[in-house]
Order: sequence, then structure tokens, then C-alpha cells
Amino acid sequence: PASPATPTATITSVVVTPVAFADPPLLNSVGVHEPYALRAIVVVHTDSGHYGLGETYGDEVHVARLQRAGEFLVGTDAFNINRISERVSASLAEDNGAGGHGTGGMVTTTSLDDRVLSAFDVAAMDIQGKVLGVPVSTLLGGQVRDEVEFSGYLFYKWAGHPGFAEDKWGAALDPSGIVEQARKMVDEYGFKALKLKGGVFPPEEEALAIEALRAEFPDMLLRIDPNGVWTVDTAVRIGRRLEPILQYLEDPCLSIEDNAAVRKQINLPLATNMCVVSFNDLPPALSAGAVDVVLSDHHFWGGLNRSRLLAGIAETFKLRLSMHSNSHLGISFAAMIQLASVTKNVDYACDTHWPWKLAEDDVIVPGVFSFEDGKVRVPTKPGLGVELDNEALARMHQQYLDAGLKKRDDTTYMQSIVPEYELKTPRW
Ligand code: GKR
Ligand code: MG
Repeated sequence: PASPATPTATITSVVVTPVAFADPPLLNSVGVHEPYALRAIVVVHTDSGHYGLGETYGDEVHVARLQRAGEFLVGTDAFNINRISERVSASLAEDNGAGGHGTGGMVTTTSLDDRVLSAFDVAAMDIQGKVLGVPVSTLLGGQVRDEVEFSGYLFYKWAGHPGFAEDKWGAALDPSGIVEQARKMVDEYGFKALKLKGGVFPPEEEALAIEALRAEFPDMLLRIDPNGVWTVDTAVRIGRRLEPILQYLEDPCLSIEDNAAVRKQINLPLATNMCVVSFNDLPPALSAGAVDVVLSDHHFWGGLNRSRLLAGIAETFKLRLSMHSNSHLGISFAAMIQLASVTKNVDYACDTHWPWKLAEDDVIVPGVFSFEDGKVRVPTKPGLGVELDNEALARMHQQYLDAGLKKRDDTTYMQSIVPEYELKTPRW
């Protein structure tokens, strides 16, 4: 019998749409989340009649890069990720790389090419899965798990944005507020691990919050992430205090050198999504012994295929893996879940901002994800397993236009409310 034709799906157009969705006033080391979080939705159309979805940062500079890369991709086969990667890099040849990180001023050393490639890699995998009638997990090597475990992501927060109604979570500005928030989140989602976003209050107060969580939830796996704003001395002091309680300590300091100095003095795994954020960071981090756990994030590690490469490197060099998250919608969630379902060395429950989002704020047809015991079942429909809701996309783009935000800037927003607020690294 004749061998089946090689599948192809030639890209005919790429549409990039910035959207905005309501976000609570979550506090972090650089300020506070604005009333709306921004994302860019990438829709890749092909001559096969299938479309592919990608989601990434919505900062204006990033959106412009995506649009330019999209033009460079017309005529490329969605089955050829190497070619897609080459074309994305060609679109960035003259780019100075400034801006567009979507992390509110926190991480700036991610690889530009990988950051732009990511959404197209995801969209191409979505197309391939749809053409072949298989989920993305099958294309990535096959599922090793059919459910993915997430951790609850706790934030210090105000009760509401000034001038807006209070949100359903209420204020959390001290240990009892954090415990109350954790209780609500655990009751609703069943999380078995909790992460506290630190770097907001003096470290001793944040340690008290972790201790209060331990008292309330004796079996909960706990982590704290001050986003690199502690000095080595502070990190060692707090790290030693919390050694018996924490599962790992995340980015106590900003640099590879400082985290390596901390790691030598505490008996606790160190995790990072700030000092190891691109392939270039791996050799120095490994030789310094700076981190035990890389919190990978396909949005800046170049998409799903490059994240698999990272997982292989992690396996070889005995680095442990989990996943980092930023405010995101359902396309990113589907991609994270497909990836985690095929990555055997995901060693810890992954982060997600999902509970902070309103259910009605999304661009996909609802009903795909539900949590049980902190876990989400991996979608099994072809591709990513999610479908675009065009009306919702239009509504959320209008929300973006009405919000008038052009990039994530937690610091300027904080200073508009608390004028004396200053950006400081390290802060304590
Ligand atoms: O949402 O404020 C936030 C987080 O701080 C986020 O921007 C970080 O990138 O979740 C992240 C982290 O783990 O560092
Ligand atoms: Mg982090």
C-alpha cells in the first residue's frame, strides 16, 4: 500500500489580539497588580482549515514583536518547528531586545527569541494535534500522567482596587489574613501545596505567616517566594528558621552568586524562576550549585518543545523541575497542563494564578478545566484541547481598549496609590 502523505499545514495568516482581564490587587516585591492583567492571544490560520492557539504576555512591545514574527511565518509549515523557530529569529534580527517581558519589572534576562517563539510553538503544536486528531501530549512523547497537580498561590492583597468594588477574597495583610485566604483556596480547589508570594513585608512577618499556615494545615507542603529581594544574610536567617517547615525556598536572592551563597548555608532546596530563565543561565547556575529546582515556564523557555529540552537537561544534571506562572488565561493553562502531563521529572505541584481570575474572563469556550484535590485532568481533545470563543475574544479585546493599559507596570500603579513607595533590590 502507498505510504500516507506527509501531513502539512501551511500558515496563511497570524492574528495577534491583546486582551485584558480583571485582576485583584495582589502585592509583590515590585508593587501591586493593576486592575487588569494583559495577555496576547495568537491565532495561527493554515491552509488545512485548522487554526492553532497561543497565549503570551500582552505588553505592547511584545505584541508588536509577535505581529512582526507572524508576518515572517506566513508560508511556513506548522509541522516544521525548526523552520518556525528560524523565521521567528529572523523577525527579531534587528531587535534590541528591550522591554516586553510581561513580568512587571521583575525578570529581564529571558531570551528574546525564546520568549517570542513560545506562543508560535504552542500554536503549531495545537495545529499538528488537530490535523492528526491527537492531543498535544501525544505529540510531545505521550502522557506520563493524566492529571496535573497545582499548588495554591497565596498573595498579600488589599480588599479591592481603590475605586473598584471589593473582590471575593478580601484583604490579606498579615498572617491571619493569609491563613483565611489559604482556607478559602484549599476548600475550593483542594490544594495539597501552598506558595506564599513574599517580598512584600519584613521577612520576619512573612516567616510568621508561613508558621501560621503550618499551624493551620499540618500536612500542607509550603513554599515562599520573595522574588529575590532578600540579602544573603536575610535569606540564610529566614531559611534556617523555616527549614523544618518549607518544601523549598524560591528565589530568596536575585543573582546566581547570592543564591549559591545562601544554598551553602541552609539545608533547604532552592527553586528559581528568576536567576535561571534561559539556557545560557544553566552552566553558571550548575557550576555554582545555586539552585536545586528550576521553575520552568514555556512562555520564556521557547515553548513546549524547548521546555522538553530543558527537562532533559534537568534530568541529566539532577536539577529538579516544576512550573512557574504569571497571570494567565485558558490557552496558557492548557499548554502548561499538556506539557506537565508528558514531563516525567515534574517533581513538585506546579504554580498557577488560575484561582485569581474570574470564570467569565477567558477567550476559550468554558468548561474544560476543573480542580479536584488540587489536580486538573489533562484535556484529551485534539491539539491543546481548548476552543477559541470569538465573541469572548472580541469582548476581552474591548476590555483591553477600555482599560487603556499598554504594559504591566506594578510599580507605577503602586506609586499612584502610595506615592512614597520605592523600588529596592535587595529590600531587606
Ligand atoms: O503575579 O505578582 C505576580 C508574581 O510575582 C509573578 O509575576 C511572578 O513572575 O509568579 C511569579 C514568581 O513566581 O516569581
Ligand atoms: Mg517565583
